[in-house]
Amino acid sequence: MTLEKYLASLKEGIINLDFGVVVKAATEAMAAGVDPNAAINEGMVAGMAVVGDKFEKGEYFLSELVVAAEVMKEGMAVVKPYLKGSSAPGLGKVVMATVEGDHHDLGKNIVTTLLRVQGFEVVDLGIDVPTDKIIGAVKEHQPAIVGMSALLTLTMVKMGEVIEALKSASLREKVKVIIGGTPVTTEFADSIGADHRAANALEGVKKCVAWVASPERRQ
Ligand code: B12
Repeated sequence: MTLEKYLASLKEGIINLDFGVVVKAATEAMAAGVDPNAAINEGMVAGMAVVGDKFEKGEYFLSELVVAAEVMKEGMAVVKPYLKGSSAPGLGKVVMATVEGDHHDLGKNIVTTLLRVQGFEVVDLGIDVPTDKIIGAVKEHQPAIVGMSALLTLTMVKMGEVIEALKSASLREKVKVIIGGTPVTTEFADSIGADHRAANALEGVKKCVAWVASPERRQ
């Protein structure tokens, strides 16, 4: 099978909510040496975008979103062991959370996995995390980076609330803040004073690596 065919099978498998197709395509793709990042982003994540469109059009309901998420988790379990580690472990700590009111965690989990593979220590606070809890974790763990995820236009405003709370606690200058999730734009990131809006997990992780590698952390 060609690379395109593996990616198409992964995407179609997610769209059709088909555990069997996704697990088989993921297994065969990894055995054939397909880049796991491509399998995630161009295969499964691309399929999830179509699932979202179908939900918006009323073709899929909440139950289908739930199943699609479960199918993606199965696919990720196959791909995860193939993600290549970095030769430079000990890159520092990252506190990661999906903000309050938001239960979407597939994107956050991918970012967490890729950061760990790169050598970061990630304190994953989970989903629906109140601002106070994020601030408490920053105080406790003193991370170099705070990562936040939001998939709802209603919840992404919480990211701004966290940044304001970091400022009030005199912690803003001590951390880089990276945000992500489909509704989050660069303009929004600028408006709330985040350091970076990630286009996708891989790009975001590269940014985190660049930050900690840089002698001047606040570039
Ligand atoms: C799966 C899904 C669900 C699942 C989530 C399961 C789970 N465990 O996560 C369930 C069924 C729970 C769900 C519920 C709801 N959902 Co929903 N959901 C989706 C769907 C289809 C896919 C999201 C997803 O997981 N994509 C795959 C992941 C891997 O992609 P991702 O999250 O974007 O992450 C990537 C990047 O953005 C980035 N990234 C993400 N976060 C971060 C953070 C950092 C720091 C970095 C560096 C990078 C990064 O990295 C990832 C990989 O590249 C989207 C559609 C869409 N287009 O997004 C709707 C969608 C987000 N949901 C939507 C809605 C409306 C809901 C509900 C309100 C539905 C309802 N009526 O109840 C509820 C809300 C529940 C809640 N309180 O959060 C809307 C949101 C509309 C809006 N703009 O506000 C969407 C867009 C669907 C739509 N088109 O209408 N949903």
